[in-house]
Amino acid sequence: MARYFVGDIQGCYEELMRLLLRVDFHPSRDELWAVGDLVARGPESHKVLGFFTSLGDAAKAVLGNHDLHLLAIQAGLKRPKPSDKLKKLLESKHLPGFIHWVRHQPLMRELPEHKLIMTHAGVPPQWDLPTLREEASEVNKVLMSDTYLDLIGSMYTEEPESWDPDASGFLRHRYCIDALTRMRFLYLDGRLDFACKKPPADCEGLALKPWFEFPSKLDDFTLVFGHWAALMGKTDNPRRIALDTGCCWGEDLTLWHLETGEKITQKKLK
Ligand SMILES: [Mn+2]
Repeated sequence: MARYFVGDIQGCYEELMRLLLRVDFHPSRDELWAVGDLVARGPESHKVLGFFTSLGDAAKAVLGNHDLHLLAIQAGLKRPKPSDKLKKLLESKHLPGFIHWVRHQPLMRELPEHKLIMTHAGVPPQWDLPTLREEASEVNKVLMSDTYLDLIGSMYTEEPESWDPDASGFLRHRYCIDALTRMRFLYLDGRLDFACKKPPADCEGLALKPWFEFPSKLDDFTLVFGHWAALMGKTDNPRRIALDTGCCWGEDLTLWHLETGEKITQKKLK
């Protein structure tokens, strides 16, 4: 049995199939862990969700910001942008099943025997493992409930910027969603920055640091994440595994084989 972790697929179905063919992936034997953002921007989001929903227990995905945004679009709370290339997905007869599957994916997964945690964007450095488990699971309970659209509709505020252990309800859930699915840089006081998407070297002197450069309560855990294509897989820390290498922007899709540590890449096809 092999475990493969894949970066942000974002509708790049053909590139994913090529990678899985190259490593001889078999869902009856292997697992495919995905860091989220399965959909949007690339051409075949409908095929990516069709594939993941066919994998059963071999699929281990977490939700990214684009996956949550799909819930808002499907419910009519947000309009789809043509650049998201979601038309075929939104017109698919399988859409209700896809939405159901997305709503049942977690915001974090872990492999305790490897001291490994996967989220879409990262883990806020203030959080220990019990806090991460608790906050992520509270959000997932809401997503699986009949009233999940109240939370989805309230997501678009960029508030709160800071973790407040005494906050309650949606304020608390929104911090969790923003930190786990949208975070890149933090201010030096730990507040979330929502604006800068550049590589760290271009932001020196801006009073911002990448979230993974702060001392963390999870320093001895391996954190696997995506979301930040400008990193191009580089963090300078062997326990911080960045897998988004910008396939939907014309760069690469990256697959990481946990057991060997090998990274396999597929260039974006025309
Ligand atoms: Mn993302």
